[in-house]
Order: sequence, then structure tokens, then C-alpha cells
Amino acid sequence: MPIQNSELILNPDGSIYHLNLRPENIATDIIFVGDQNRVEKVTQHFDSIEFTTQKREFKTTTGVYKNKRISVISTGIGPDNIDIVLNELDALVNIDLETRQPKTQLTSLNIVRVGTSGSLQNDIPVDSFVMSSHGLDLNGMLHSYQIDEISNTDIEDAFVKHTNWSSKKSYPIIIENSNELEIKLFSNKTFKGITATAGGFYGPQGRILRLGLQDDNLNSKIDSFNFNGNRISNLEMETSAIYGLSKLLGHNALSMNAIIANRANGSFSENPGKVVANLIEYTLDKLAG
Ligand code: R1P
Repeated sequence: MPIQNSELILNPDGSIYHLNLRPENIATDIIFVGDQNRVEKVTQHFDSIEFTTQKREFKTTTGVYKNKRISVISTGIGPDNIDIVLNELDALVNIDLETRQPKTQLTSLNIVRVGTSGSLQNDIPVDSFVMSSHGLDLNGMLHSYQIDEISNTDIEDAFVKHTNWSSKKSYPIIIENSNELEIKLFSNKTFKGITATAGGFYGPQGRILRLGLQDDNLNSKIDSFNFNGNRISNLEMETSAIYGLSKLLGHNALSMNAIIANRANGSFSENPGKVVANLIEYTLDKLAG
């Protein structure tokens, strides 16, 4: 049965609905950034550019860096956007858009997120890099899918117990990164830890402006969680969704975080643009290496 027009939506030019992309427009190596203005901060290093488009917050540029064809895509903010980006990218490589049938030969994409994030640990300072060993999903988007095979119940249950996690909130899920990409991108320049992914910036990350929180002590309980030496290093808004959907769809994913704030000691980078620029150069060189 072909996938119906209402489920797999194509634009009149045959491109996929939100991303505005056709299969030939994307490389198999992809860098995700949050901010659409960060796309050019990556592609300014490219030797050549073959394609660029934008619809809403989703800007894509494809080109070549040191003989490697790479697409850079802005996802905007949050796990809801990742649901759109991952499903549409997968459709571009793994569904025949003419027959509207899944392909029998599947393609695995290599996806590296270059994002900003807040450290939760005193010893992971602003202006450093964190590679996400796991995504800790606190937002629940992934619960719409069949996640039994990708979740790690031992750590999840320990986290729920440690934090006295409210049963009214979605159950946390822990998903691993791609080991292959970790080996490619790791060095002594980067910290490594579990990245917690929240579904909002203020309350869901424990920030108080005028509204009270469901649990005032959640961030300090997150900081002190330790499972066989694995601790939670940082908080942001996309990693667990990228890891979860990539694992379910058969893609490789890794999240690299430029630490611009330290939530444990209240500091903020004096030059956040610089650590992001450094992480972009680091990631490009490791990917092309
Ligand atoms: C919040 O300010 C945004 O910044 C972080 C968070 O994950 C969220 O998307 O990442 P980016 O800088 O990559 O967008």
C-alpha cells in the first residue's frame, strides 16, 4: 500500500513538506544546528556549495569540506522539531517518493548535532565541549513510538528513584549515541557525559522567572545522579530526540555541545560565539578526517 498523501506530504515540486528538500539535495553526512544563522557559520568553511534552501526555521546547505560532501541543517529549537526533521530526512533516503513505498535497501545517515548547552557540573566549565554518551529524554516525544528496544530500563528506573520523578510527567528514557561516531569525534578536548533533553527552556530546565516549579530540587538531584560512573553532564533540548529517532530508523547520531552556561555555579560564557566557532571547526575536521 502506498503511503497516503496526508501522511507523507510532498510540495508541488516533489520536495518533502517542511524541509523543502528532494532526495538529491542531501548528503549522507549531516550536521544539525539549532539556529538557522549557524548554518552559514559551518558552511563558510566549505570548499564548495552546491545547494541551499530554507522553509520556516529549517535551512539546509549542502557542499563539500575537504572532499567530504556534507549537509548542514538547522532544526530550530526542541524535540518537536526533531520529530519533523528526522522523519523527513529518513523519508528522503528510505522511502521511494514516486511509489510512496519504503525502500528495501535502507540508507544510514551520519548525523552530528553541533549545539549549545548548559553544564550541570562544576568541573565542566563554560567554553568547553561535551560529547553526549547518552540522551536522557525528559520531554516525552519519543513515547509516541515503540521504544522498548532502544531504552535502557536499568538506568531509567534508577533515575526515577533517585529524583522521585513525578508519575504525572512522561517516563524518562535513556538512549545511547552511535559508538562509531563517538570514536571518530572523541579526543581529550571534549568531556563526555549523559545529556538531559528537556521539552522547554525555563520550567522544564528548572529556571524560575515568575512561575513556581513542580520540583524545586530537580536540577540538584539530576546533578548528583550517578549510575556506574555515568553522570549527567548537561541540559539542552534536542539530543535524546535525535538519538532515539536515529536508533529507531537505523541512522548514526552523535551530539556535540558547546557549553555556554554553567547551571551549577551560575556563570555564562563571555564569548559564546567563540566556543561555538571552535566546536564547528573541531567537528568539521574530525568528520572529514
Ligand atoms: C535554547 O536556547 C536552544 O539552544 C540549545 C538548546 O538545545 C535549544 O535548542 O541548542 P542550539 O543552540 O543548538 O539551538
